[in-house]
Amino acid sequence: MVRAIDSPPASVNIIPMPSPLRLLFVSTPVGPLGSGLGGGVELTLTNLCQGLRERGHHITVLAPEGSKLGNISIVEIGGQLQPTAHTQGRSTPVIIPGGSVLGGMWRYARQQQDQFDLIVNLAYDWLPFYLTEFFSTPVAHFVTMGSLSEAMDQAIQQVAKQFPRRLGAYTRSQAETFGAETFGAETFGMADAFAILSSAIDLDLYDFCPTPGSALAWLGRISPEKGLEDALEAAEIAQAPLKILGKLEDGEYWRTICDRFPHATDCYLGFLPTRELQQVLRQCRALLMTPRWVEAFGNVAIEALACGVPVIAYQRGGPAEIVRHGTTGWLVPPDNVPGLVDAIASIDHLDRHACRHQAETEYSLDALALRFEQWFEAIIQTV
Ligand code: HBI
Repeated sequence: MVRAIDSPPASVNIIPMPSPLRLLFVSTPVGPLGSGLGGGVELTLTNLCQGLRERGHHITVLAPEGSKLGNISIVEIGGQLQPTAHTQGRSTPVIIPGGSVLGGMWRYARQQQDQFDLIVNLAYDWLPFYLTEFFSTPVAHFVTMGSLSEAMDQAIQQVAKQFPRRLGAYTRSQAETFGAETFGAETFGMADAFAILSSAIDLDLYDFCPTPGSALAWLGRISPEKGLEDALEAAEIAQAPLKILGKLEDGEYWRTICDRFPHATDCYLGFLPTRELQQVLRQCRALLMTPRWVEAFGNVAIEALACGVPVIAYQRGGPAEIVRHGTTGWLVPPDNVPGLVDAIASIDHLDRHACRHQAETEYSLDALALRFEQWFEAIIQTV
């Protein structure tokens, strides 16, 4: 006997759950997942898998042997790890080591491609982009850094030309670093070939703080491209304490910082896991972001917003697309310390509740999964 189920009243617009997709994510070949070598890719993959599985999709992850990703099932591939792209020069030729894990992962992907509706590449490497046209199952590429080399730029531009919509990036400014491409008489900004997908964090790990102390925060790898010296100078002029957190990556650079700012060592609290990091961050009046380069995204900005901490950032790269100027932060002309000082003096005009609200509406795991799901469906519908 089939029980009659009341049909919902016509006024209720049911958002249909998507038909489950069978997705194969192919990870970065520079190191096993969980080793930290994959940098932002590990976090993106963890967050994506969690959000997409909650929306009913079937996920398989292909990664170098020794990879761990929470409770996500991983197909581990052995082989020689790939040298990292972000330490090479613009004219560095493509390198494929003998017995490369990159080659092994893509051989597996080709053999198994019929099991999947879509293959998603997360490697910033030439091979997967070159192989795109040889696959029958569509291959999408989530590009995780800005332009670094001619070889990669050409491989990415080739996919943009042959398969519009198959490229994804964190931010528009990151996509714009791949320049413009002239096909015949027309010139296309490469950014138009990218789906802009932004990023996300697990908001449950961050606690809102309505009433901060007097300190400012600076978060990030201690390395020249992050511009820590400007934050120290601005905090000194503003006579505000500064808390420095992050991985001490470049010892030589840190020594020059400490020579110029002897109190910097007292400000440095080390590289803390998220739970302890957010305990410090949430009590700060604002986060200072002083990047010298085009940040592809700037995850620390959304960590601050999730705690209710407004962001004062140079108007450059990813942070400039995250901060809502005048509400959840201030955008300052790049490399302009007096501009930072003026923004610090205007922190009280910013709304800490608006910061948390922006994180919840734009940077939750579900918001991220929805953006990727819409990108994937647009690709599959046009195959
Ligand atoms: N280098 N060759 C290569 N391949 C990658 O996938 C790669 C990299 N360097 C850094 C990196 N990925 C990630 O840490 C960033 O994309 C976030």
